Amino acid sequence: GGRLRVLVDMDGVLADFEGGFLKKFRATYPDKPYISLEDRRGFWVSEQYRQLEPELSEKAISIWESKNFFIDLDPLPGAVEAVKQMANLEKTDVFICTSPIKKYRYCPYEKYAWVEKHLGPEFLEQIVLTRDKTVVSGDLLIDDRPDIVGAERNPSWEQVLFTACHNKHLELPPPRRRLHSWTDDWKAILDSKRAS
Ligand code: UMP
Repeated sequence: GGRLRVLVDMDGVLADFEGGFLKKFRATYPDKPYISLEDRRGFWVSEQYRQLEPELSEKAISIWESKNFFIDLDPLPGAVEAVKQMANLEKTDVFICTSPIKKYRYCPYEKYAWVEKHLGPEFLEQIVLTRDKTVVSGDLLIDDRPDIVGAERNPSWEQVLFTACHNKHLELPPPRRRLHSWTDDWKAILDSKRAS
């Protein structure tokens, strides 16, 4: 067969967006209520904070719009090792496919800097910044967002849902599948696509 192309999301898959957000939110607004990671539901942090208290939505947004938010995110356990291994597999191309926030002052720059810092300068070649992942072609998309839609009604990739605090309670309709963490058998998922 030909080469396998794997698209790997960044926030919530490689970088700990939820943990980094909660840490900076609590440090910035120590007297405000917050949502523990255990209680997170739904992809949009800002929406769940709005439901807690309307004023908390813009406070939450201000956290990831701030300088150094994205560069300071820790890698998720096993993520860096897994992506490096994946990129070294035969006949396998890995791209980091990530959506920047619309406030572009810091986020796009810091996403590049994060990739260089944690994965190495050679991975700068592999970055795809897009707000619409459906127009990017690939065999697999590893992403924690359950409802990815866009201009292409029939994306070429199969999404494998990466388990995150906000999506772990969702029941996926078959044949959708998950990668539960980077200790889960991601190589078997790749091999299942090579076979077909
Ligand atoms: N994001 C928001 N609002 C939220 C949660 C996340 O704007 O409530 C941003 C952070 C990321 C982007 O930049 O959305 C998600 O990108 P992907 O993980 O889908 O690539």
